[in-house]
Amino acid sequence: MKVAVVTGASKGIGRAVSLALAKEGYSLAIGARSLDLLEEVAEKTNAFYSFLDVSKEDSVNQFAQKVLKRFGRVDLLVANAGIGVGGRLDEVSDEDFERVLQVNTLGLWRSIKAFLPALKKSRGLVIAVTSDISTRLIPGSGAYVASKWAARAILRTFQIENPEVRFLELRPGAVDTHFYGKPGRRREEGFMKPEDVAEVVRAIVRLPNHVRVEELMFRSIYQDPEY
Ligand code: NJP
Repeated sequence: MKVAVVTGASKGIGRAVSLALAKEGYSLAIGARSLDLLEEVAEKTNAFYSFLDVSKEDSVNQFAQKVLKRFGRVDLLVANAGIGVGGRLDEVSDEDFERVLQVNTLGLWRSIKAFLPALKKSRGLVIAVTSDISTRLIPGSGAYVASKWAARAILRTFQIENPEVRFLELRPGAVDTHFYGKPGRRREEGFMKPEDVAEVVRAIVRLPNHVRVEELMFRSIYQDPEY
């Protein structure tokens, strides 16, 4: 039995990845805050689901305990939960900056930390969804960008400290999800679909265990390559 955990599985990329991993034969544990949406994903994937707020240490640890009690092992963690925050750095509020760091940066760190002993045991894989912006800048989104640069640094450090686990930084470009409000954008506007990201994840998990893909940036052909 291969067990995969997906954070932020209620919508968007996490939902699509969960559906794809179930098709790949994984037993799934999924978490997010919206239990009604999670339940719907769980029905389609036969997943174990539970409330998860990655911005709270207790919630992450309780989630991990429940998952490990249920399955006893974890082979793959897709650390995907994330939020966006806009605004120039001289305008973004203290509260918004802290919120985005709590979810995208500390939430990622907490999620990996909670499952690390199990992942070491299984010589498993972490796929962390950061962003194509994790090595560049977007004026007007400095807090979000900083949260993803920091996430990248955390991942690379985890990799060096834990060579027995494979850490992939997955860096999608624009994806048509709730991240930008209501989904429904056309591909020609430069957006991939969540299912496109799920296909990339599917290709990765099919690779032999001795191959470590460390970073993968991919975008819609309609997204400006210089953006
Ligand atoms: O966004 P959305 P995406 N604790 O809003 C969950 C990155 N990314 O799928 O808690 C636990 O449809 C939330 O669940 P809920 C982005 O930075 C995106 O696009 O129920 N879960 C939902 O399931 C993020 O890291 C684009 O509200 C929490 C999910 O996260 C990842 O892709 C481009 C949570 C968000 O679903 C998935 O975002 C890019 C918490 N505290 C990177 N807070 C893009 N869409 O264009 C939120 O480069 N969630």
